[in-house]
Amino acid sequence: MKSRRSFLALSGAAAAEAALLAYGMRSRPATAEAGALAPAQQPPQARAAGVRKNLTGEPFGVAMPVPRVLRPTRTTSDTDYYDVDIREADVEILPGTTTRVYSYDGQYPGPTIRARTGRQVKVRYRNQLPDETNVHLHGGHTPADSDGHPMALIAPGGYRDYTYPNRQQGTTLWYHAHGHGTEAEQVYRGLHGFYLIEDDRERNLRLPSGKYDVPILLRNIALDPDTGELILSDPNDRPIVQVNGKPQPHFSVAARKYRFRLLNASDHATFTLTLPSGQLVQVGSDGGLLPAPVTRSQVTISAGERVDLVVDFSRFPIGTQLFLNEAAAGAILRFDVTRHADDDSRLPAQLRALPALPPATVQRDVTLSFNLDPDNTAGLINGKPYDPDRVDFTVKRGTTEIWQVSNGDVEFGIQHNFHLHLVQFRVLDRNGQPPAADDRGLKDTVPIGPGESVRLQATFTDYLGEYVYHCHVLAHASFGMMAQLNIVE
Ligand SMILES: [Cu+2]
Repeated sequence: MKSRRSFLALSGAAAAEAALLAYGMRSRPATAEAGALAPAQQPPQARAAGVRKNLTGEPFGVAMPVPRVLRPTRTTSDTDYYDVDIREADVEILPGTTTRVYSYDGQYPGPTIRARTGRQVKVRYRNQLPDETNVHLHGGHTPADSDGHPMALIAPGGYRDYTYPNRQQGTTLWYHAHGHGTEAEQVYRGLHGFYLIEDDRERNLRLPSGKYDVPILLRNIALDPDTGELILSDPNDRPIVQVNGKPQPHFSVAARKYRFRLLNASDHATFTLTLPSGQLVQVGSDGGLLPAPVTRSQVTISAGERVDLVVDFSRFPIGTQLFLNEAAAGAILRFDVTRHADDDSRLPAQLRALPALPPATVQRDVTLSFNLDPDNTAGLINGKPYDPDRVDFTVKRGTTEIWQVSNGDVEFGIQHNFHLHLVQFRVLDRNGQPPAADDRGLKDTVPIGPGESVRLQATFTDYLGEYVYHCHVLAHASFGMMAQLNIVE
């Protein structure tokens, strides 16, 4: 049980975190050179009283949009080419108001890119924003110059071509802004979209496909109820959960199986989801399919993670309404079973074996923590804020490594989410215990609670160069909780 003293300390730390992150949303990047931030000197952020009441309109009155699939501008025998404009757009989040967002091609969430294993995708992103930006393919096994390194930015008015070889198995990835110091704000403003990879082996399993394979982007926001404006301050206070851009939508389904690819694109929020009287069957995680379907009573999905589910509505009569519930927010999506439909999809008992784990030859320790000293506030990895000119780990290509990643913010009770670029990893154990369901499969992002420690194993294949690893609470990364590895021959 917490003593009153530690409770007060926790409250103070949470308040300090909120203040520094609110300040960070408008600060310069936190690097070793720019470490002297002074949140205490900032005016207190308005908490926008009444924000919790701003779900105007009829709950579940709006249909959940499905992000449209982007069409290639050109295809060759081995490559699909796409053009995407990064620009501001006015969208309707709350009925009757417009919200100015940052968008990919005016879409919110961005359009879905559908790729195939072994077939290259090249995307030309044109930056029509007033700010520098870039694009990271989260979970992508990507050459360094296309990875969206936080210092490789696209100037306003400029463009950059990103090449994705798709040398990885079918899975649910997402793309988002990743400029250092601006990633939290730009993703929050709307720079996020799905990138789905399909492969032949997965297709042959005949999981639900086509219009029955639906990506769902979850995130939480705060809006000014009168103006519809996004409220940037305090990422800990964002009461509206959006489901593909809409708060509390409904989704009309046929009485058959669906595949739902869930992504949590929030900055801070972790969602715990249940479907009362319905079954959540997990078939995949961040990096691809699980060995076999797993029936879950609930799934927990932290910022940056994906959970791939199959839900079978066939046992429900037409007219049934089912609510997807989030532990803190309540019902966030209503499924309406409205019709019959043929279903030749399958849910095989076996999906795909995980790749073998080669023996690890290198062990490393990684600790994520904050320095909340008002005179020297920063996010830290192994005691240091991000410095783009510093290589923290040098990794020999082809090596298999075990990283013990710990959350050092025990006293302050702050959760961190560890994300490693370039490769998918496996969770070997969490606090010395075998991985629970949320940690299984191929992973690229894991939540790490205060005092927790997770051992990960990864093999660094194919590409050379500089990649980052960081906290995927992006406001923490913006504050310096990021470090760099260099893959060498
Ligand atoms: Cu963090």
